[in-house]
Amino acid sequence: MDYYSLKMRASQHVGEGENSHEQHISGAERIVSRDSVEAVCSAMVRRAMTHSKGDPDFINVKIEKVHESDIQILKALPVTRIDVETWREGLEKAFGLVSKAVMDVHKESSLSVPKGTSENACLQNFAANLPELLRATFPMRGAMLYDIATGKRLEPNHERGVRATYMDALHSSVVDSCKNHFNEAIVLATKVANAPGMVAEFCVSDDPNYVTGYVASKELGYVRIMKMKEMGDENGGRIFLFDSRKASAEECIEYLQKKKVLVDVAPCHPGATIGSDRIQ
Ligand code: WAQ
Ligand code: MG
Repeated sequence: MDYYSLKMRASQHVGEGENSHEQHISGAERIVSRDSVEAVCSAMVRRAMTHSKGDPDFINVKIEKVHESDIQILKALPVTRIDVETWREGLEKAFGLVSKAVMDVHKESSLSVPKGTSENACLQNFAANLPELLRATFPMRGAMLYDIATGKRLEPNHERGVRATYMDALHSSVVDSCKNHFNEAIVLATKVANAPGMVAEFCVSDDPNYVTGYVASKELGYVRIMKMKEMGDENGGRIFLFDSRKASAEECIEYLQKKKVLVDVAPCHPGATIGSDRIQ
């Protein structure tokens, strides 16, 4: 069977003269069977035309045929959730989980910690640096690709970041014009976790009304953290923590941007609460 990839992005013209630029309003992407193309396409346009961020001046819809043999099917990461009282507590737990994932990789005996004082210092301060790394993602459209072996950022364009694309849920015939944060995030996180050299992902939504975020990796699974920022805050971002000793940045970026992936989310539900002993 042939599939089709659909991608939509909508933007609005803002500012005058030198300050004028296109501001992103909404984006979506799907990989669907031939008979869903039209309905999904019009749902995407509806999503663009009714977005709370504004009325679009420009909508781009791109439709491409995808051969079944080029598609990789992945099983969704297992989902758990952590309930927290405050967003600060949520953020701390998230920082703790990714720091541990990074430290575990460094401990693997087959991998040597790179030499050089600044690099070592950078690794030791990794947990302390996370809040600053997260802040640096706020203006970006894509994710930061951070090399845990050297402490360097590897995105070819730091303003844009790296975007994971060409992915959807397997057998998803849902034609939905509004965003389901969890459904989209489990698909993205599963693809990202399977990229060559990937260690973990850290995500906070940039939607002001959506305070749930997550950390994810093959080992951690998808861990929802129910509050990771203050309600009303429109700052969010993603950090892909990558290990350049395991793969090259080029092959990782190629996978994230080009590989067609369908994620089997059938057994996947929004997650049972887990005790804090799991997250030490
Ligand atoms: N690839 C890389 N980075 C991306 C992508 C992508 N395809 N899409 C968004 N980002 C970056 C971008 O910098 C955004 O500002 C940031 O991530 C947040 O994106 O279980 O809604 O689409 O309920 O706002 C998590 C769901 C929802 C948690 C995350 O992210 C749950 C969300 P948003
Ligand atoms: Mg958003």
